[in-house]
Amino acid sequence: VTASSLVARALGGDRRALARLLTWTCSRRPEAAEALDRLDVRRRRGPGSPLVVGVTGPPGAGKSTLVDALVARSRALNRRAAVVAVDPSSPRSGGALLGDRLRMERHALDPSVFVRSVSSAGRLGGLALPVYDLVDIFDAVGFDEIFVETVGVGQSETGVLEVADVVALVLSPEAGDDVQVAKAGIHEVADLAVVNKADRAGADRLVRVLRAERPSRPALRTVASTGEGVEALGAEIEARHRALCGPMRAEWDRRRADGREAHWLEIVADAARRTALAQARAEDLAELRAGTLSPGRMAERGR
Ligand SMILES: Nc1nc2c(ncn2[C@@H]2O[C@H](COP(=O)(O)OP(=O)(O)OP(=O)(O)O)[C@@H](O)[C@H]2O)c(=O)[nH]1
Ligand SMILES: [Mg+2]
Repeated sequence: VTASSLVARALGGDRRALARLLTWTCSRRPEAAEALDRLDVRRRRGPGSPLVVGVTGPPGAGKSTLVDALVARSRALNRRAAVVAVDPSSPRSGGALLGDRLRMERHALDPSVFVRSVSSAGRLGGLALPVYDLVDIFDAVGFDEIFVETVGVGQSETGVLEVADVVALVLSPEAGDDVQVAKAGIHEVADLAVVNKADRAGADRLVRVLRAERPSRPALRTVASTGEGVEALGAEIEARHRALCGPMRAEWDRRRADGREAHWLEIVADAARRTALAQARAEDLAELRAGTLSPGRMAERGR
């Protein structure tokens, strides 16, 4: 299979070709770069391009359940929806990955929904997550809405949020959530705050805390498992999108520009890491790992 035939098939709506393109991209196969170049030409930008929604928050807050409910809403509105789920668990243990698949199962046979999980665990030499590329591919093949789910702890997990137009922070009333994500600095990047599991005690208190923390930012209540509040959340996300297309257009352009710069840096940094790993002498690496050669000295030898 050549990159161009794969791209042509994916653009024609072939799901298996799309799945393969995503896999090439995730494993950074050399052909993937060529395929992405071809897609780049077709990519639409600005108003009319898909809305990219980042959904973040602590583990177990209900992000996947909420994304699933938002996807159901998109489908009811006859929109095509894609999901990129960044999974911090090991691909081998399979726990959360499997959970997400099961939860998304009601969309499994829907040709207008595509869910792709990427594991952030054990990325060799700290390679970046290919989230920008995945979003670009979903964009190019015509999805209307793209959801990026990522846990709000860990640099590689939260860094991917730069790709999103609108970021929703999902919290649940359970103790500790607040502190955990506040520490990770995720509160600052979120455009909307969502208190999920509003069927549990403490939801109102948390909404008040969030509103006091930042009065200008909407704070909504949802029960993702029943769909309660999901329509209001979807409407709020859309309102934000409309603002970004209109009065906040300069801000949107800046975000997209930042995103493109971050994407470029990601590609360059990945290439540099690969080169460094490939060129490192085995003896030096052994010394480095043993602690008899400092990382700084090792870097100098590599130059
Ligand atoms: N009571 C209640 N339970 C919920 C609600 N939303 C989700 N859950 C449950 O909370 C658990 C975690 O939900 P997930 O959607 O997997 O949470 P997550 O944030 O995606 O979790 P990770 O991806 O592992 O970080 C599941 O058992 C859900 O069924 C809700 O609104 N109310
Ligand atoms: Mg999840």
